[in-house]
Amino acid sequence: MPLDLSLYLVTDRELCAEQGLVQTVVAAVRGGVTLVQLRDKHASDAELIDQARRLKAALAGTGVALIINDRLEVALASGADGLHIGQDDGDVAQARAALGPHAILGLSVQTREQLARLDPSALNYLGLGPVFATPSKRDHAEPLGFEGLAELAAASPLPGVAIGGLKAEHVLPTRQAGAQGLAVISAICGTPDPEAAARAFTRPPRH
Ligand code: TZP
Ligand code: MG
Repeated sequence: MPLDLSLYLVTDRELCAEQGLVQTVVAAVRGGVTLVQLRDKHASDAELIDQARRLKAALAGTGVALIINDRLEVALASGADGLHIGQDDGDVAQARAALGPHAILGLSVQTREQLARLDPSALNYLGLGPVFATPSKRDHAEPLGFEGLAELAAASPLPGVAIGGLKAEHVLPTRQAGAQGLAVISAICGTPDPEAAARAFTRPPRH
């Protein structure tokens, strides 16, 4: 599965449920989402495996990969294309060993120190953020702003996707900061028309 970080949809249990998880994701992919992460801190493994399988089936033929947040067992059992972990979610080398060489493995990074410590050979991409404070993730780290994002992206040994409070108007500054793409929850999942919301990122209005 190719890794295209341009517009990375991260799902949210509540926000995406409004119109149905699968329907929301399918609409967003029609609008231009290039990568999907199933993220749900509360679902059981069994529930997540079921959701991942349904999403995988819905994404068949689109070329859009499905990544699981946090749960290695779910990624392995569901046939998803990869896993995304945070700094406290376990060992990158162990995750790579379990997933095999072809799965996509991403890691969240908030600081230069974390960048300096990681082993890029085990990873495919980095999540860089939060760019802005956001209610979508409780207890997130200090926001980077575009300056902080640019510093991290410049020091990153891997392609980076920016996350945290990003909206369609941030496509240009995010790319100018050196990130390959934008990861978003609420600017797509929490809207009445996820397809149009995604399209706003892929075709930003001219100024
Ligand atoms: N990690 C850092 S910020 C964030 C995550 C999962 C939430 C992003 O959500 P939103 O609604 O796009 O700000
Ligand atoms: Mg995590």
